[in-house]
Amino acid sequence: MGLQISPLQQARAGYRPNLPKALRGGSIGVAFGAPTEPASDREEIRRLFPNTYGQPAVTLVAGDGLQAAPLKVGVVLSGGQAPGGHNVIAGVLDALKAAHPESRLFGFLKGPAGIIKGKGRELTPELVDAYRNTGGFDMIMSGRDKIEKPEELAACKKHFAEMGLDGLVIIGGDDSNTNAAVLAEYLKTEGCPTCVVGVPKTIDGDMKNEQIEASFGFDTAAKTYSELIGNIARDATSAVKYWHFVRLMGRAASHVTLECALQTHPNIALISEEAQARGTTLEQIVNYIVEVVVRRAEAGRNYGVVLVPEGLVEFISDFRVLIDEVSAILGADERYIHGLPDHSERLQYLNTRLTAESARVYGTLPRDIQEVLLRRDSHGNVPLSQVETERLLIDLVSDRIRLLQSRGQAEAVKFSALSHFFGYEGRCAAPSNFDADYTYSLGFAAAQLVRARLTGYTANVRNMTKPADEWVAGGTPVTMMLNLERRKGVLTPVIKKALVDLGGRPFTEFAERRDRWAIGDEYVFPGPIQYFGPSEVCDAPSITLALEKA
Ligand code: FBP
Repeated sequence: MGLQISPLQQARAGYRPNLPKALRGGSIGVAFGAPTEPASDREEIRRLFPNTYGQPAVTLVAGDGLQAAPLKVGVVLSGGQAPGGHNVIAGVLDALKAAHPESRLFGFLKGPAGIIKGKGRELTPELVDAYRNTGGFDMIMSGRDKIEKPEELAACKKHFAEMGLDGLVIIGGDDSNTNAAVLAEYLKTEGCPTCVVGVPKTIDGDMKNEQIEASFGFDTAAKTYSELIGNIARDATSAVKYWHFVRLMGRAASHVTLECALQTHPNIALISEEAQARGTTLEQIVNYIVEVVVRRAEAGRNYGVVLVPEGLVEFISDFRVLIDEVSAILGADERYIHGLPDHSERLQYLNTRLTAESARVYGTLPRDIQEVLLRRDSHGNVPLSQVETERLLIDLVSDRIRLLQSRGQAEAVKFSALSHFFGYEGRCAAPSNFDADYTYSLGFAAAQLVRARLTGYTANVRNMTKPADEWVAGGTPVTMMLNLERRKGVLTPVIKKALVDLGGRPFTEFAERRDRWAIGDEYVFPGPIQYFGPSEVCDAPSITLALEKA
């Protein structure tokens, strides 16, 4: 039996994504803006990127055409999956072929490691057609390797020269786009003509700034989770006996949690950035949840929905200090610590290196969380998707309620809690119309940047709360988005993550309404993503983007 596809997939395969008007005609040109600078750490970033620092922002315009020469371009998917990745590739291919039918596209396999090893395959129109408007990164797969060591950079240069590659499109998040800048700078220094262009991907929604309105995949992932949260809220009000604690992906920023809260109106949504701004401790968070549980029980509602952002632990003051201390220790002793024979020896060793307060906080954690906090990915991040914060909170809230009840308080409370983690469930969802259009446009724009021989840029599409006719595409120099951050104890140039802005409309709307949502049952049930039907049902952007651009 051949590859099976569902009737919906079949119908969806025929969807033709919308493009910004300027990208629709045969002839496309580039308009250059003023030279750019990063918001901070200018001198150090200029020193690290002497050849690509200060490049102008660019806008793609109709007419005044770029040369129509056949090009060879490579593409790679990097980091966590995000809905729409395949459409970026389709956009690159269609743009290259439209400019010159002899242009060719190569996909490097399993992320940046594929570039280092020179492992790839040609992406023909026949192959790409099977993946249009689908979720996932399975066309060429992804990986989290980083191209940073001199021998890795040299290997890339060698493969590019052998292939005669004119350009490379790196589809990734903040770390991968930073990597694009490093590679672009290296290739330029070495006199290698391959241009490197990034595309802003991450369901976390934290790769955005003045020019990049949203990272792709956020819209679809948040809508998928919101559907599930709505279903859970409906179950909660039907069964009237469970508290559901839902942890939502988003390694650092709480954009996904905030968007899902605006979509579904849960009883509690914790926002990491607020916890950080207030210096909130874990105990204070537990007290807040207990207070809502008690008030709802007194109103006859022993059920509810709590949203917990994945990154929370990194923003709670006592945890933040602990994680920074562990990172510094790992920076010096990682091999030694992981060479220790068992958990108790690692614990013992850490106790001799951590400050007394951090050792105390570490000691209160369950063993599995202690172990996860000792791991870092290739970019120096704690793998937070493996920290079960929702279970930790359930345990701590249960303990506190038991204590209150032993004192004859909180008698109306019957606390029965269930935990959920929504992350992987949404990262490979079929892209919403918004993400399908946005990603195809990003791919199309990235190909134009390569055609214009621009390097060290991230493709962008702006004006996205308007119909696609009014969208504007272009490129942002990566160095403009860099700042210095401590990674594994070392100051490193990285793209500044956009955290939830506590003064911004999405958060203030939420903050104004959350007390009502806490006690009443004001849930909203968004239902599944729709592709066919009225535009207000099928094409609306995320609430976050709509409020930010209102
Ligand atoms: P990116 O930043 O690479 O887009 O990944 C985002 C993410 O989905 C986070 O939300 C999550 O913490 C992480 O990936 C999970 O990583 P992994 O895919 O390695 O399990």
